[in-house]
Amino acid sequence: MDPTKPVKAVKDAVESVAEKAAEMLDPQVPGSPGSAPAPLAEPTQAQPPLPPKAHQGAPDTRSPTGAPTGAAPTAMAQQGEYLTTAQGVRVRDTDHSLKAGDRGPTLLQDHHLREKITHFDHERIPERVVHARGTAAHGVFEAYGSAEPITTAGFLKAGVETAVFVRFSTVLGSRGSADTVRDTRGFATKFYTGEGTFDLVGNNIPVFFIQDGIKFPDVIHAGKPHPDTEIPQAQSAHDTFWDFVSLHTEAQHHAMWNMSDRGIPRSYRMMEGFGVHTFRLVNEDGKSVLVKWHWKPVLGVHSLAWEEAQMISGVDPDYHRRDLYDAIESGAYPQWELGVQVFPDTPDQMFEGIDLLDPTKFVPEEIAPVQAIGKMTLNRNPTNFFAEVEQVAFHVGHLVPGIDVTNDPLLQTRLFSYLDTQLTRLGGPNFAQIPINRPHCPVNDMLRDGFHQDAVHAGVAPYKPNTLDGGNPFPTPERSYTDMPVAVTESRKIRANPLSFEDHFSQVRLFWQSMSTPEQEHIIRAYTFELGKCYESSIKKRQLQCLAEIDPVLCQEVATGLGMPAPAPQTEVLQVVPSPALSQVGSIWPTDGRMVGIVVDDATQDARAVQEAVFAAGMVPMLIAAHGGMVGNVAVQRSFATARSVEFDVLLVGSFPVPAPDALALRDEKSGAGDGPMDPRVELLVQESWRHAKVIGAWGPGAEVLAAVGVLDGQGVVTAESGVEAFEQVRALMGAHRVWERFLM
Ligand code: HDE
Repeated sequence: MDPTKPVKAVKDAVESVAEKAAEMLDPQVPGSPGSAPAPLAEPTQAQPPLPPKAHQGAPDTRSPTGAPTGAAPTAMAQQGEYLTTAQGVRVRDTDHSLKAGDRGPTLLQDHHLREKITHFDHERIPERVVHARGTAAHGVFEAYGSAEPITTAGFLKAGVETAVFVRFSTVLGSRGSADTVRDTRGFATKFYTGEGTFDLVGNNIPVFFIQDGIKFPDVIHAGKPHPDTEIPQAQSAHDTFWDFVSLHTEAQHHAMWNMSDRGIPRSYRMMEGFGVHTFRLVNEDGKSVLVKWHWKPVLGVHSLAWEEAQMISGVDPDYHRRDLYDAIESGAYPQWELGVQVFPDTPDQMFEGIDLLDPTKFVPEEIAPVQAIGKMTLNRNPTNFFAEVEQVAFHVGHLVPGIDVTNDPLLQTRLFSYLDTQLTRLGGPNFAQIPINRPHCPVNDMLRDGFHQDAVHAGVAPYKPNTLDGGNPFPTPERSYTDMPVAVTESRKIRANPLSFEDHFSQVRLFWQSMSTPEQEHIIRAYTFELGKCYESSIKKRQLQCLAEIDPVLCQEVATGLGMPAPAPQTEVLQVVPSPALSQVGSIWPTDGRMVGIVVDDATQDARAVQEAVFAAGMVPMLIAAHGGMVGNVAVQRSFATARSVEFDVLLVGSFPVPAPDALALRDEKSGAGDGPMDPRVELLVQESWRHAKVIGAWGPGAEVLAAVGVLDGQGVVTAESGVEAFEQVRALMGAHRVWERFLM
């Protein structure tokens, strides 16, 4: 008998089941780890590396000096069927080190062992000192041409398409910290333009903590974990942060944005981006204007509820990262319009009384509308996190002709910092040659040698002037970078701010007054939570004084929560004109890529139809049932044991599940006492969705679940005859993001 036969029969059977399951799952929910389904048995037949997944992109295959190589992106990936050393020598055995006899000792001569371990020992590079935690995607930017009258920048001319790479991040946490912490988010875009690389390195909040870059180490040291205990990770709810911002009152504006819902975004896809500083654009006639950059998400600006954010930090710490990958994988490509607020380039650089050089101030859209100049679509996930996301190097000084900086003292320091930081982080001065950082245009910079030099420069004369290399390279005025010859007023060297930087409270009040009632409630709750986590009452008291200067009602509410007296304002509380554009409430937005949790059981009639309707609507259905595997003809993504409401934007209930065998506190604490007729985990799903103001829908026996939880007739709760109908009704309500009224109950 052929001994391999039974094994082969089992293998074939397993593979056919896997194929069948894959067919049944089609269309699939995003998240499959490999680019092909994994067989049960370890493959033994040599085969080339699998191709990347269809939704993955890679850096353009350019030479280190920007020439297109024409090679496929996989040319930069591992090659061949066989395991080799770094020198390409085939390896027979990678599981056993070379030893003197089978009981050792290990021999120093084992090059493969030493190469493998040495390389491993050096796999890590320093994480970013700020914005260490992030994720990124490839995409394309298409210009409308509307910026042509104000800038010569080639990539902003009508119809020009430019490859982009965008990295989103939190600020304070370490590389492995949770995504949904309360923090500012980075929004950094690399435009690979034909005139050189332009980096727009912004945040999701239009103002910053400090007016002068020299304070950056101070604010970051205050926000980072305490130096003695290294606690807390990725949070501002601690003494050193509030110590600093209450003493350094120009930070109050940014702090208020962080305490608002903007500090806990629902998704990177649902955030605005801001350049923060004022930049200068220069047109063909050499005329300049001042601008502020804005990214406007097509999906609108939406946030998590605070309890949701906290729960997600445990249930899915990679929530924002996963959300972006899954959306791109499932074809819900996130989009933003790039816009500018345009101001005259006057000598005083003021607009309507707002100092455009003060990065703690923004200009309300009502007095300077944001004008759209192009659209960005993110359509490919990275193929390799380290190569792309970790090694991408942004710099506010990466500017192209037609875009110049201003004297904003925060921006000026950044111009120094970003180049400097890469020297340590990326191990030398040649980081522009790392594939993700390579320009998409010819590079002839006369910079030479250094660690990790990937270019093979030719010639003998990397200096100017020269005759030995034919005079090459030649400086040119044509399409080249020209620093705007802005007048510098005669002055003295001085360490001081202009007087106009001294107003620290009026715009904070403006923000506060622009919020709807539920948003104001969230802000009160956030301050109360954060200050409640501080140890020192002197710090709480000092911050309450700041709140009193901003708004006495806000101060009173927070003081009550802290059990402290509310101080009276020491300065006049100014009258301000609110900016309705700052509120998240009141509009209807697209729902692409939203997660729909669907509770089903074997008796649920139309689970498959609902699943298909959700996919067809550009969202992701997540089927939840008593156990994993299959329920009827659909595959289950979450069991009652693994599901948590915070993973879903809305909940649909299509069954009345009796307690499953594992609905025991001993097996799953979520079950609680759990002696009712319904599985207690489903009850919890509904309760949490209700509490977090999510739309809830039910059909068939699902309506009984809602009745049992007591939410059947509540706001934002719908029931229907069929699952598809229930979904359609839910979908109609989802555009508002939340059932805001429920927060007011
Ligand atoms: Fe940054 N910032 N920053 N920053 N920043 C960095 O550069 C710095 C500031 C921002 O995804 C670092 O490559 C100084 C404002 C983003 O890779 C570092 C000052 C804004 C990212 C640095 C600021 C930002 C960074 C750390 C005050 C919003 C992540 C790693 C003068 C407009 C980019 C790195 C990415 C990263 C310095 C202030 C945004 C150390 C000194 C204001 C989105 O160079």
